[in-house]
Amino acid sequence: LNQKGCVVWITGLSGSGKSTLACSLNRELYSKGKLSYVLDGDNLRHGLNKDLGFKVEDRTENIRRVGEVAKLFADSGLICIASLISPYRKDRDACRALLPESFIEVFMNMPLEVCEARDAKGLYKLARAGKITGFTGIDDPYEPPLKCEIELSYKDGVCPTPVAMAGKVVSYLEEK
Ligand code: GGZ
Repeated sequence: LNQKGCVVWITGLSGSGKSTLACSLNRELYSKGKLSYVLDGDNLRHGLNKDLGFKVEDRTENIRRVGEVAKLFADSGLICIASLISPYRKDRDACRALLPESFIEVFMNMPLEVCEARDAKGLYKLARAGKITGFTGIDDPYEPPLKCEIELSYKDGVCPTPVAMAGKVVSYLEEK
């Protein structure tokens, strides 16, 4: 295998484009002959993490489990792409501590208004109406990274395309 395993950890609000980036990055890496695998928070909540909800302790356990699984994938030589809101800095830092040399944190720094306007599943609307409580960004916290390897953000009101964002991550990985 001509690659070294690592974890690309994508954090950000619901609707910030984490899953889209994960998918685009996975495809881009495949086209370059690199093995990668996506661990998506929303998907894992149907299986491995189906016993967990969205309380603080549940989110912490969710992130802990995914961090451990991501480490196993990275140990096996894969580029593991984890995309979870992971709203708490200490939870992300605990995952980083499992693989301090090979953890690449990617922050999707998109304005709440933009994420909310997308609202693919109508969850923001429900949260605003008080029909869902503890929704990240509305009545639950999101702690942005103080330091991360890659920050992807809105520039002049324009969101970078998934391919452009994936390209940024690939360039970083190639440099490393
Ligand atoms: C945040 C929620 C909530 C609440 C349901 N808060 O954008 P989505 O819909 O498709 O993906 C989100 C997903 C978040 O799961 P994670 O495992 O990434 O969260 S965490 O890292 O905080 O554990 C969202 C949906 O679940 N969802 N209720 N209250 N997102």
